[in-house]
Amino acid sequence: QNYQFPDGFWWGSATSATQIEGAANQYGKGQNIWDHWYNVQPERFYNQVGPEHTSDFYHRYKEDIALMKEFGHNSFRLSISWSRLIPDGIGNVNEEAVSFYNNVIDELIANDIEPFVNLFHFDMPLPMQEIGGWENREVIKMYQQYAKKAFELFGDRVKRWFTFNEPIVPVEGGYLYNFHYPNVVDAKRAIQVAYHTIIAHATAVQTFRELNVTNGKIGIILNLTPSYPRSEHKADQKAAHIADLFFNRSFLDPAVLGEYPEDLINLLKEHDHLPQSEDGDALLIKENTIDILGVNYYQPRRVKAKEYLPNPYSPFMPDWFFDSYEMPGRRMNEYRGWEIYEKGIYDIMINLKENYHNIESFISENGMGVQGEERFLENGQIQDDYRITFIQDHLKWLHQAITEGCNAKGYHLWTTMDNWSWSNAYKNRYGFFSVNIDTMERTPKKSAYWFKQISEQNGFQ
Ligand code: BGP
Repeated sequence: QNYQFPDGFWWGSATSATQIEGAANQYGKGQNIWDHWYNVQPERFYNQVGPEHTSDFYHRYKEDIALMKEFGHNSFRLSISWSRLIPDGIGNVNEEAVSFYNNVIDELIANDIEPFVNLFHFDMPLPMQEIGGWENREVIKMYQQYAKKAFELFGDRVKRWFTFNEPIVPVEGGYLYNFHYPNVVDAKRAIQVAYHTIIAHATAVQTFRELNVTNGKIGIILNLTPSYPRSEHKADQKAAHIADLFFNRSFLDPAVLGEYPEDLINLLKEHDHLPQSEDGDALLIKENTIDILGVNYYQPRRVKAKEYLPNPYSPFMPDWFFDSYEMPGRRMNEYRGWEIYEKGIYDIMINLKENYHNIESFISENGMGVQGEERFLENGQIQDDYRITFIQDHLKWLHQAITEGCNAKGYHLWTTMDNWSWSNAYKNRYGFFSVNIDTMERTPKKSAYWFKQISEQNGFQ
């Protein structure tokens, strides 16, 4: 079969500032929560490696962009570091950061690589977190000023903007399940954080449109995890529906449709967990839906009804309503511990087509993390055939969705070069280019050569 993609399809890869730039304490950058967390609790990080160096993109961006060009990228996602651009989170702009991002954007454009720019990738400036982070409504105003500054500075050249990457993850990590700073467990606070994030998002969309500085598009990047029930049994279906409400639709519905799902509101009401809101919020959300949706897809969620009823005196948690289960016969990426289910990408796209007015979308992350990838090194190159198969199998399902009329416009791999990841540091490698973390030397993996071909042919056989 011939898997030919539509003309103008975006081929590329995605990164984030904290994970690639390095120079975390240099050139005027302020601290964000990752710098801080590492300072106070280095043991939380794999091998106690923190975010100060990461992949040294700050100094090597020219070399990296040359590699992207050579290996078939026509687009690339980066994020701006809020605490680099505005070191205190609010107030003075750091001119060195302005030059840096200008240089990167100009270099991309000079190489015919479309910059996709995201404003917030888990990296709250520390002074903002110290006044409560997203729990504090004031922080929304500060984020809005940051977003406005970024649009004004770079909006003449950047045409694709994103307000947030995976906004549910700081909610889960920071306020429910202990893997992001501030590392508390409190569903009420988590729900407030999620709600304020949506308000911040809608405010940024509104600001973007009012400024009218570009003829660009604005959107959000969501990690969508299709929720599959264990069986057709009502209780399993209900469990999957609730997991979907919490982890997908809590952001997808307001961002794309301009309103929260009624079932979610009713559930929170019933358990006395509605967030605090202000007059005008509903209208703000309604009027500022997105132009384009980035979809990060790694793995599905397998859900079954609760086996035991939760103790009614225990604090409210999303997990009150469902259990996860390991589907017999599922296939695993045994190097990362995540299930591989390629058809998930198709199910997401069909859902967007049927229930989200076929919004323009693209795969903004998909990829295969591998622990100990050096063991696949042969003749100086990582022989990552498993990654090629992984990408190709996902692309086949994406292609099928497009054939059926879905509005998917591109595919970005996570990630460009091996980079530092949150609490996992350098444990799992995802890149097209391997990075020697002692010398920072880049070497294209086998998958980079393969990707160059499919991008040049706009598909594969
Ligand atoms: C996504 C994030 C990325 C990246 C990726 C891989 O959720 O947007 O920042 O980290 O996951 O995850 P990990 O490095 O934990 O395997």
